[in-house]
Amino acid sequence: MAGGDTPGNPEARVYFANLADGDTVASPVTVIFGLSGMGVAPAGTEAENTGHHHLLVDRAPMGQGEDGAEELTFALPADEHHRHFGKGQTEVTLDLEPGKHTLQLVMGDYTHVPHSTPIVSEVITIAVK
Ligand SMILES: [Cu+2]
Repeated sequence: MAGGDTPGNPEARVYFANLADGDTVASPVTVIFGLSGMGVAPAGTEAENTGHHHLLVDRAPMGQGEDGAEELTFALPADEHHRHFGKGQTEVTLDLEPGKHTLQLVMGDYTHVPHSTPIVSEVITIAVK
């Protein structure tokens, strides 16, 4: 997969620090973002090998949405399915309806575009009681 123009550490990894695929949880759900191999910087701040977190909720895996792989080359939308953590936050508490939900983390550069080697987590499915 190819992303935007901002280089990053291709070895960097973003992951869910406190949730695993198949977990059953109660709402509100705290999601803690894990990151290794790169730093966190707020949106708008251009600094080498940094980015900010985005949480995809209940949508296709990154690169398999309506725009296919092309979506990796432009800024992530901001809506209920694409949450931005542009202040550099590394966790969130979500109110989620009972049932199954998919979550995925995507790093974005200072303009919300994935890095040239996109840094994305696995997609996990959680069940909310
Ligand atoms: Cu963003």
